[in-house]
Amino acid sequence: MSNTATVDYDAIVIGAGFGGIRSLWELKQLGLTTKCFEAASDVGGAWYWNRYPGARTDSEAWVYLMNFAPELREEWEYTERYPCQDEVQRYLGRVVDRFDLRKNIQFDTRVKAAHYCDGGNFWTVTAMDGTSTTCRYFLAATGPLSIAKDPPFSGLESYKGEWYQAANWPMQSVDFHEKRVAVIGTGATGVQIVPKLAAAVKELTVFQRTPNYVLPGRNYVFDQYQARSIKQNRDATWEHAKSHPFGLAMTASGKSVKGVADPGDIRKALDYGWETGGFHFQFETFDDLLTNQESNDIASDYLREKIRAIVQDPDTADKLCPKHPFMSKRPPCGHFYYESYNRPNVKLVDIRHDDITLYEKGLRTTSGAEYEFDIIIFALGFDAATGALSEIDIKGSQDKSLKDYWSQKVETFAGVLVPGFPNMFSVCGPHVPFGNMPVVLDIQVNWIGKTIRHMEKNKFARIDVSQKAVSAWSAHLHQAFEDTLFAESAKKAGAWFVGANIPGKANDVLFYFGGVPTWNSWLDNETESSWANMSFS
Ligand code: N01
Repeated sequence: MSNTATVDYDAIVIGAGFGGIRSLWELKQLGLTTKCFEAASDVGGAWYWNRYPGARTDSEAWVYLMNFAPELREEWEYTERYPCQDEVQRYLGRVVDRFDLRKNIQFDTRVKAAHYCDGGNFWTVTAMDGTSTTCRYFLAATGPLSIAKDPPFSGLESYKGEWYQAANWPMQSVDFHEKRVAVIGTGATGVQIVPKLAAAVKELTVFQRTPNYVLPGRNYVFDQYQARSIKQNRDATWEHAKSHPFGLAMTASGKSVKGVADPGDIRKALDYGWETGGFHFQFETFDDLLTNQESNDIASDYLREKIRAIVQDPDTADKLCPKHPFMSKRPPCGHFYYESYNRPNVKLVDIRHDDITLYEKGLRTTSGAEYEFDIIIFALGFDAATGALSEIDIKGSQDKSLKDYWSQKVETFAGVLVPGFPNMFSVCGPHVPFGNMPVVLDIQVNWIGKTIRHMEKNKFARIDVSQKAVSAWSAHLHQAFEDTLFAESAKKAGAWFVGANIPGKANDVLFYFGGVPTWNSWLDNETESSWANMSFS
């Protein structure tokens, strides 16, 4: 075993959202001493900050859980198909209290730096107040979507009304009654806010730059029979989700659009997806929607037809119809989103060719229109995957800066290890499979646990990954993305999963599109080969 200095904790975790809590539990099973630093005043991560009206999961309740501890699974019941923000946050609070993990979490502590010491094989993690803590293992569970994009609009300081960022929503309730409200941004966040506010405000104006294909969520409240059935099927459901490319308990149809001769049968299958709701549309109708242009065109046309059928004003419907191929951007789940535009108090403004400037009473567009608002809500998205880790001054072996490294090229091994950053494990950072995060991180943290156990057993003080393995993973990751239809159109459409939503950010795929099972097999290959691609000392 190499030299390791005396440290404050065996492991430090940053972030007390899903990933951080799952990590704390894993580390507890290993009998390690742990400390978790969390910037917020409570657990939840994204679910702490994103408490905007309408916030709920787009994943179904039965796959939006922790999979450990049968007693927890027995005790907890979500109440709706897509749990709301408050319920998810209460769930995560319940998990930390049930397993006595809260005592390991230091809230209201934002980490500013983490530096590795080659001589002593330890990390020093420094908080904003300057206090430093040392550890052997460093788990960065900072979240794939946790750095909100700030409003870039000039004149914000002169605007006299209230304004809010959806991803940093205030704790106190906002009074919308009789207010004139603007929502800027129509991604998954804006799409959830619009129908909620449509019913609550005097006037709602939605500023849209790029329309999305919004799939109807078809949410419902569970009755006692459904709740019991979810519990009874927990294990099978989880295994099902682990075997699905996007970590969802859904079953591919085994059919391709190309293979169906009768247009009526194609329509019937797409109707099934539309009526079932949510992501069943792309994952249970036809298997070639994401790989065959003609099939994708048929699905995209179908969805545009649905928009036109729901939205009564043809001009508004036209503006709401996306031009990009389906899945070039992550489709949001809507809860009467399109229906909101039939209300007399809701208006859509297309700003595709316009810039926005704020002024004292509201905002102006470059084409000369002027709008007065009492409240403006920004739902502008996130600096995804690399954003949160690049905000921290992370320096690995020989002072290698993670931010500088990733600004040239984002490299990892299977989204979990970064070469030159020994003993640092990334949890749900870049290169994990694009999909349902609780399933992804369950697999990932389980693997991290196995790896740390291996190190403890063999008294290894340091793990690093070979550049050869990282290059092989990178080639595979890029090929998997190239094999989809939207490798180019995602960049053109400004999708966050390729970094194209952040001005100046390199456009490169940030998530793995080869599917959860294949990714899992990359991780399994390591454990089964005694970590052949890792160096230990
Ligand atoms: O962010 P987005 P989001 N001027 O990037 C617009 C997850 N999530 O927070 O498309 C004007 O999708 C931007 O326009 P454009 C989920 O994975 C999950 O909505 O760049 N507009 C776009 O319309 C989701 O996919 C859940 O042209 C500007 C919007 O802002 C991911 O988070 C709920 C602009 C941003 O959309 C991101 O969703 C919510 C500008 N300067 C989110 N800059 C659940 O599952 C940006 N926009 C519950």
